[in-house]
Amino acid sequence: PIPAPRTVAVIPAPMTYGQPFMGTDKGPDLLLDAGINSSLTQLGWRVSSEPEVNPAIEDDGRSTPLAAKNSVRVGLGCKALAKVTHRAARGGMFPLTLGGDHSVALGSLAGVLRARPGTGVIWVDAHADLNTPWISDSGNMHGMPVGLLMEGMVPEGAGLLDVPGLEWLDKTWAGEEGWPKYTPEDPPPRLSPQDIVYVGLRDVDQKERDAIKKLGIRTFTMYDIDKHGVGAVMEKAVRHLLSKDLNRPIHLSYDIDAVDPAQAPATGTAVRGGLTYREAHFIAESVCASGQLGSADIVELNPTLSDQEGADQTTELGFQLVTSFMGKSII
Ligand code: 6HN
Ligand code: MN
Ligand code: MN
Ligand code: MN
Repeated sequence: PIPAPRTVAVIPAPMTYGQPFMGTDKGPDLLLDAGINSSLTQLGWRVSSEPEVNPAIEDDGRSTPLAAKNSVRVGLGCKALAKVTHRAARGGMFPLTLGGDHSVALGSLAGVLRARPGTGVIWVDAHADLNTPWISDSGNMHGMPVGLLMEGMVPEGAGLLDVPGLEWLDKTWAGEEGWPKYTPEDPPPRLSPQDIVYVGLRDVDQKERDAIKKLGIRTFTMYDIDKHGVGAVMEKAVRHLLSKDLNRPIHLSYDIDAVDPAQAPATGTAVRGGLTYREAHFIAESVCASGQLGSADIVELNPTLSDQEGADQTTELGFQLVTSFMGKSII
């Protein structure tokens, strides 16, 4: 772990093109207006407040027959974000990305993986987000951040060069300011199946399930949480990642829809039967307690999809989850 006082780079990523609704672009301002920077300061962090990663990237008109809606806007927005998280991680900071829909994790994680290739990932979500433009039923790219970075998910003979906006993740990428060309020592950022664990799954597409089984990805579904309790699940989840290397950094990607819609109604793909308020916090607290958390995302808050009370409640929950994984303790 980085010695205290540690610096967190707070990165607003108001992306909304990874899914069909407007409104997830409001997430960063809601969390910032609730006072996230001062809470982080109170927790002992030095805060580097980063400029908003511009969501209003022009669509350049290129289209694809593949199932990848708004791929230029999502892809180029994620490239801009990858540069920011890469620079922050290289500089020894903790990149904290405030989404935005979950497609932002393609950018945040690509940047972190390039700076810290040994990173292990904890993906807290109702969904696996393991789709690709070759297998997705919806074409919504918030369902693809894991799939696009995972080894073995792009079909034989195809490549990320085939997806307009994602050229920067292809091995042939020519390089530009802030995101240089790849070399054998600095290959395109990718995840191996054993480098991620899922927590909270309950709505997984058939082709995602097939891939999870084929690749042998470790999953802790709602069934596992019901059966063993969140305590045992988190012990196993953290151990799975750290058994390879006790000192590897962990990236936490926290989709607010992992939490039950009773607690988190203001989100785009709500699924019943989710985490309770305390389970959601316990997950955040136990990842923090691992001592290895080095970067994180909080995503999918959409205040326009519920009444005002639900929006406030979901914002407050997201805010509290961030303070929990960033070090708040009850006593
Ligand atoms: N999320 N599996 C569905 C799809 O459209 O690919 C849902 C994805 C949800 C994505 O919640 O971040
Ligand atoms: Mn704004
Ligand atoms: Mn997600
Ligand atoms: Mn989700």
